[in-house]
Amino acid sequence: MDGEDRVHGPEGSETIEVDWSRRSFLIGTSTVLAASAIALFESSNVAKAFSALNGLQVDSGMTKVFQQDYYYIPNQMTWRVGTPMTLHIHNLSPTHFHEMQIGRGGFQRDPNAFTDLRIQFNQDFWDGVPVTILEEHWVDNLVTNKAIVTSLPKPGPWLITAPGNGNFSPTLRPGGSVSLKFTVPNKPGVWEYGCFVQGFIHYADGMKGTINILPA
Ligand SMILES: [Cu+2]
Repeated sequence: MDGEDRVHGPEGSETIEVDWSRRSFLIGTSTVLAASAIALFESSNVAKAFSALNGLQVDSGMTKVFQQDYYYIPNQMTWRVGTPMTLHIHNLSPTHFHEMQIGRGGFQRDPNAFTDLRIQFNQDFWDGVPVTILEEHWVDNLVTNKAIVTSLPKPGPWLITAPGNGNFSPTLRPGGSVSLKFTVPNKPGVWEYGCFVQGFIHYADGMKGTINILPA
């Protein structure tokens, strides 16, 4: 890199390179907030109705998660430790980027933000988990963090393996998708997932869900 797109790290003692579009999400804009509020009000009922039908099923094999503005379908999943999974994440929004972080333990905050900005979960579900990327389509960036990632598609600039870019998260362009193959790790308990694109706006608007991981 040639020196552009550098920001100070959390300690301020070093610089890290951040994908420009991801950084722009973290900084975010508020212009879409008002427009999204009305859509959210209607969409959240759809998501709730869906989860009522889907909540008790133990997922295995191919599991699809759809992203919209600003919710997931489903917003509730049940996994079991040791189960082979292929998680297919598909962004159905025609206009918005979305991501899917999985974590718990509260939120990390951005010390450089002008406001009190929550940027990711304290605990990253994917930490130490072997993951194979089976396909990617219009992925803007996929931060690997501490996951052990193998990519079947030829890794491009979208695959961000450098430390300091946040928790594991694929960020999908409108219409984008990614498939992740993994075995549910021995991390039982309730986990959350959420989208932190545009700061906390998407999450606060309802773009979140829970995964109850049952012991083996
Ligand atoms: Cu989002």
